[in-house]
Amino acid sequence: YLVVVGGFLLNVFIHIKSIFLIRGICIMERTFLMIKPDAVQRNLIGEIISRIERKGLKIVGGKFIIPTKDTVNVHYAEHTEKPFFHKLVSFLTSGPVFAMVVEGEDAVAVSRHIIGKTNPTEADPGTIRGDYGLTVGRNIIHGSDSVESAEREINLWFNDDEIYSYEAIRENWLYEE
Ligand code: D4T
Repeated sequence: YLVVVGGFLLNVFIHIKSIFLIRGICIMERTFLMIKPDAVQRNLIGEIISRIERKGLKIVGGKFIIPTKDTVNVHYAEHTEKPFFHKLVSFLTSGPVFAMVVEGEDAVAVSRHIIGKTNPTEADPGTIRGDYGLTVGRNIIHGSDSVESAEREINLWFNDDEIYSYEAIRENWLYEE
């Protein structure tokens, strides 16, 4: 009986660990970020990745791909009925994007913060959209808006074996013990 319960608990723990990495008492989150085709065309990949790295977030997955219509339809399923939906899908499938899985404490909220508001005209200077974007239809980068969306989007864009967990030596200088 104990072996069965123990095995069950271990499975639950492994599943939770695949969503959150537990480090000390901090809960590490993962989020999905995508540098959109406009930013790729404008040679902003390096600039955007440096902001993510400088913040202390850890890139644990990354790929340069032209998204399929199917993937984008699922990704933006909540917007299917919106007037901008078709333009959004054709924009995102128009060229390569740089998709990433990023990890860190509060990674979802922290990355939304450095990305800035959806409409670049309202995004604060110092944010990625505030500094590089002009219009909502070309808003540079996507970031998951919740831990649940992040999990769904990571599973949609990445296979498990494309995500790498690793210990980075800088972590003691980013997080308290
Ligand atoms: P993404 O998902 O790209 O990170 O954007 P947000 O999470 O910040 O914002 P969203 O879901 O409301 O919008 C999704 C996507 O649609 C584009 N869009 C949005 C557009 O082209 N026209 C519009 O009027 C709106 C509201 C931009 C982002």
